[in-house]
Amino acid sequence: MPDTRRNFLRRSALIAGTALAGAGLARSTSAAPLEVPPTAQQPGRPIPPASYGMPSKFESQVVRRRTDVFVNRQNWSDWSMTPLQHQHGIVTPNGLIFERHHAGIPDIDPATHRLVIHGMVKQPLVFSMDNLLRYPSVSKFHFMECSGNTLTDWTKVASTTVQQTHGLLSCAQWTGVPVSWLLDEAGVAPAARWVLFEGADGSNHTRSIPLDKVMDDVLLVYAQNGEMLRPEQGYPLRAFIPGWEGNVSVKWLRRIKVADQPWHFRSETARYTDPMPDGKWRQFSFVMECKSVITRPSGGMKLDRPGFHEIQGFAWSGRGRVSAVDLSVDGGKNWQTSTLEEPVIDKCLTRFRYRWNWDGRPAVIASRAVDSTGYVQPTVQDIMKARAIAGFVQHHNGVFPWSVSASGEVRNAIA
Ligand SMILES: Nc1nc2c(c(=O)[nH]1)N[C@H]1C(S)=C(S)[C@@H](COP(=O)(O)O)O[C@H]1N2
Ligand SMILES: [Mo]
Repeated sequence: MPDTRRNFLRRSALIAGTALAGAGLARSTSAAPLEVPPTAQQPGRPIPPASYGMPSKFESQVVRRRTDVFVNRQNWSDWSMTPLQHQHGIVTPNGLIFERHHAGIPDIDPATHRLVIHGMVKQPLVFSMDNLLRYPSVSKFHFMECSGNTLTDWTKVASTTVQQTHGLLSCAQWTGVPVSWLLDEAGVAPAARWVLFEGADGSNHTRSIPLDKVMDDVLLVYAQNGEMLRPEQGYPLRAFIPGWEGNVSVKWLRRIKVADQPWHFRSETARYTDPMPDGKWRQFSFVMECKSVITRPSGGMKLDRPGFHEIQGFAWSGRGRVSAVDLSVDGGKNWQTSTLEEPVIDKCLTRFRYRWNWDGRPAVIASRAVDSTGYVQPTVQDIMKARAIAGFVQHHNGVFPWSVSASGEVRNAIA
């Protein structure tokens, strides 16, 4: 039977209808009703006059965590990671969005906060938050990934969980004003080519972005997943640059300047550049290339027994949509097609699923994403042919394997 997409779908439907039902996931029992639990014998908590809802106390393990690998780097320039193994859909809850700041989190009063647009424009402009909130807005689902994601696990195992290997990744619905609208209002000079974004935090984090990209899809964001930004995500205002490394999405935004060339800031020279095989360094490597990872099962989990297990994970691309995710359960020798879950959105996390009948023998599972440009997620060995990876190297989008032992333990298998 040719492995066409239709045949594959038919086969998955068959599996869904029969095999999982017989997998013993629910225990059969006699028809007697369950005992009435105490919670059903008394009223529950009343609704307080006003509240902000919190997760169940039984979900207290679902939290952001700082890096386990750089244990001595507990300072203001730090990061915390999203628990991807607990993320059930494409949206990262606001309290779990990873954090990365170079000088801690400032507390900015929106009443006094100002944004200036100046440089090569006809009319410089200053905005209060009230002004910006008066503009029409757009809301878009996109992922954001720090270019340092997976930095510690290129060639040897350093991290145990997917939170630690891939948790500098989140996905949200971003709401704000396209920067192009405000630049059109300011009147960009014909010779302009680059745009500066500067933060109001202690690091004065600043980046140069090509004008073409800014006019295409860059947003001035004030809300995420329906509520105003959290302080750690840039409250009250940040830049959001879809599909590009998180670093360029400047938080606590206070200044936009237009010019005819880039500025070569610290984050464009000493940091956020990539070593190349010829000893030179690649600058302005903005795009986050197509990548994917299996989140379930993933490092630190245990498969209770052989039989059917749904493999789940996320795929994303800074260049477009995810068009396919291949799945291997034999360390990359053979690949099958997984099922992509709707919606599949441009520059957004996409969920994939694969029904695996584990025979109980040691296995190595991995995913390999393909995006709408035809680009195939490479192996680390492939990446190493084009780039030098010694030291503190960013932009690791390689295929990432997990091993499953005969007793069901799942471990990082990058080595
Ligand atoms: N002003 C400012 N913006 C910043 C940073 C910063 O330290 N200061 N960190 C950058 C980095 S490296 C990343 S990956 C993203 C992280 O955004 P998040 O904390 O909302 O996930 O913000 C970027 N914007
Ligand atoms: Mo970052």
